[in-house]
Amino acid sequence: MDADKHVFDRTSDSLTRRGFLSGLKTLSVLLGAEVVYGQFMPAGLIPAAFAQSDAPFKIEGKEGLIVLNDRPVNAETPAHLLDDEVTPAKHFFVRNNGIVPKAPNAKTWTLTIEGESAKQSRTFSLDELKAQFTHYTYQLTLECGGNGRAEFSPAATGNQWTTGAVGCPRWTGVRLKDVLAAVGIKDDAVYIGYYGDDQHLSRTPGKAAISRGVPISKALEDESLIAWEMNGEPLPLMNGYPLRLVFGGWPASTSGKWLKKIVVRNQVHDGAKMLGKAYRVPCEPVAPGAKVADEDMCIIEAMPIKSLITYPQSGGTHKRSEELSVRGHAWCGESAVDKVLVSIDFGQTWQETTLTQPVNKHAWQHFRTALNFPQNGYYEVWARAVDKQGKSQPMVLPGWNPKGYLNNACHRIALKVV
Ligand SMILES: Nc1nc2c(c(=O)[nH]1)N[C@H]1C(S)=C(S)[C@@H](COP(=O)(O)O)O[C@H]1N2
Ligand SMILES: [Mo]
Repeated sequence: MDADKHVFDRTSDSLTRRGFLSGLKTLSVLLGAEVVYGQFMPAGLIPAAFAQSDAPFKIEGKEGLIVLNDRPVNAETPAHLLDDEVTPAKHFFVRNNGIVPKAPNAKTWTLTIEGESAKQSRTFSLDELKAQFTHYTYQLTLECGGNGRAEFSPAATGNQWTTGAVGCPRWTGVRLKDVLAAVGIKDDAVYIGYYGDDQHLSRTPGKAAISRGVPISKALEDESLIAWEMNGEPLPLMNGYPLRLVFGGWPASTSGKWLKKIVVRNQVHDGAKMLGKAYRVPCEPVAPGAKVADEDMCIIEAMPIKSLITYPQSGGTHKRSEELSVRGHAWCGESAVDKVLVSIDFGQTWQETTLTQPVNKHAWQHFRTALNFPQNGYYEVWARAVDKQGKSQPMVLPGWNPKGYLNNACHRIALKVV
């Protein structure tokens, strides 16, 4: 396929999302043919001509992400690119359930709050939200409930995330609770649900690709934001521009992107991907491969304790005469991380690391330590975080579940010492 390689230069800078949105001509040149129905091409769709080759594909504004699926774009971050204490936008993962809106207009954007447990229906323009409510900035960890799915056996269907569907940028916006208070919520409110501006893959009008939510107690936390900025910049399109929810520590599926509407519910929200097996795990542990009835599946709430080694990169070589500094992050959906331990002998012995305090609730924490190696050879460095309640990451896969959620097994990296 050498000829194809030449024609399909996937790393070309012109071949970004904008490249094939506003520059169909450019795309046509790269493809060597006109894109006949180009006007119908969804934003963010990677042309199959590129998606089906192995070369890295560039998502506009993103760097180094591994694309897992191009229909629609889903991409994760290699562990060593999550080394920053605050995740840069270019390294924050992308998870789409539907068709990404093409060109959302921040100037005309509105957010409506309604629902049977809202005292009224109110619509705010984005500018009104910014003008009428106090702004807050928090560093909040978002992790896809399916992060780590790739390891489950029997395999679960869905994006085969390894470790990179997580990140912890700084988010700026208004508190959801302030906006809900301005609208007024009734005493019987138990849940909120979101609706975004993305379309279902079938393009059925009015059919949401995903419409999830959180219990009212989570919605009313100080750190639960309606956000328009990531790290001081407008949200990247793929991460919900111009407005999204951010619920740190909970499955990121609750953090609705391209946010158009919030419904205040007097029952558990029953939108798309709230029911059946979506974002649920068996209420009681089951054997791998077991069939589980829908009524025995429970909604995932806070994410479990987890850690990630972000330095060194897995697969490297280290000189034994030098100490190896190891570092990474740890987080848990509720409470905080108490300690992170590392092992170079497959868990026979564990060494404590230095761990920072979170900058705010739901921000990940950073660990570091120095390691020495007794002899040359192949090693694995394992990291294991323990939360304030004494709950530890498991060394091997935790409870199998039909959709492959909540894999918080120890992260490990390979190392050759010479
Ligand atoms: N409107 C909308 N919101 C959404 C989604 C989506 O497909 N559409 N995906 C959800 C899921 S499953 C995850 S893991 C996060 C991913 O956020 P990110 O793409 O900014 O990383 O967004 C959530 N919010
Ligand atoms: Mo997700």
